[in-house]
Amino acid sequence: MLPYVGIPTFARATHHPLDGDWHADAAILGIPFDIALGFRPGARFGPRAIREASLRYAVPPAGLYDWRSGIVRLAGVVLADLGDVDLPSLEPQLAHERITAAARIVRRRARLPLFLGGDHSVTYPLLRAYDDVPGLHVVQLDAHLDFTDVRDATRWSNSSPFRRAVEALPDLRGITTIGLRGLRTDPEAVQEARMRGHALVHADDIPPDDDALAAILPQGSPVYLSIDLDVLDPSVLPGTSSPEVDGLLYRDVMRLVQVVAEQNDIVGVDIVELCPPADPGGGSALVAARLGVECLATILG
Ligand SMILES: [Mn+2]
Repeated sequence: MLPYVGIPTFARATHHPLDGDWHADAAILGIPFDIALGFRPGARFGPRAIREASLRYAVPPAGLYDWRSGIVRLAGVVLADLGDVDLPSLEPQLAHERITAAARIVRRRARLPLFLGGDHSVTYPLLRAYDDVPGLHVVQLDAHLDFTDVRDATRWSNSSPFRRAVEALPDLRGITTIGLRGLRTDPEAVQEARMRGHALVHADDIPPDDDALAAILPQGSPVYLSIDLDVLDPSVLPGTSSPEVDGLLYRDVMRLVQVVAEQNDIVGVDIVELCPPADPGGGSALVAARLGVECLATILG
């Protein structure tokens, strides 16, 4: 079917109501929430824009043929699109409750949840749904640390999801943040993250050697992978709230996902911070959609 025909679900997955009777290998849930942004708004439109763009990468039942390897990716993998969490326009605590409750349902029924933001603050209520996973490790691909305690008198902003997460999840063992850069760094957040033993990797310091890269990533852990699209260079993906120059290429991000998936059990993925109002041509949405499909293919085979 042509990409512009039909009702858009993610990669043409079957739509199911969240509370319906469904089972899937991977399940997609949208979190259209952006009231926690500190800069340009619009990430609330992210899930819909990613779904629309993802029709270009629709996954047929026969899978996606990779001519280089001869492998057919995602063949027979059952995908479910559960739509979006129904959110209040304000009331962040209520929004968090609904996001966590929805994510718990997705986790029970799908091997791999893929959450589409939304601003990065949604990762905190998403991670709360993983509070029963011993030894959980977070791998965060991001230009920014997002470990600030309080920003502009706000504790729940998109600068703080991981700070709130470590407070709420005693079993959250570690956080590895890769792609950091930019001029706006909160010294207290860096100091606190280092004291807790988090791994902080600047965009300039990502090892080109595969063994060296494997060594700085967790191994043998259940991993929640959180991808802030601003980890990508603005030449690749300009359509985000807080772009930072000197970022990663798409192939750099996919290499990271590949290595994380090879040596861990990925239990959830989020892709956040697409800002459609800053993406008038839709090119950033295409990159985000491809990243989502390719994450599923990399993790599920
Ligand atoms: Mn972020």
